[in-house]
Amino acid sequence: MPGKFRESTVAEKQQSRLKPPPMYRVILLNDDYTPMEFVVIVLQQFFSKNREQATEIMLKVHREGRGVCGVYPKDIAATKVEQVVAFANEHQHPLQCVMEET
Ligand code: TYC
Repeated sequence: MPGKFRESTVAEKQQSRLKPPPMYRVILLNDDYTPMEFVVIVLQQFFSKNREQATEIMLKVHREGRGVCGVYPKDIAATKVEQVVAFANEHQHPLQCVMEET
């Protein structure tokens, strides 16, 4: 069916009702300069981890180079990435945070 504003088909409507939204992992990356304590605070403040969970994730990133902080719908994941990068920049730490589709 041609035209910019054609009606969607029943099949398309069914799909939009049934398909779950794509989800995104928010990933912290290791570096040599950001203090461990700062990373633990980030994980508690922006990802609702308790101190033990936050320390575990921070050490995993430190040893393995990257680690998952959480899995969220696209807009929420993007907001977390922005908040973490802004917070790190304010404190002049090179901490990097990225998102990737699951
Ligand atoms: N590698 C850092 C250090 O030794 C600690 C660190 C952990 C930095 C996790 C970033 O995402 C990170 N101080």
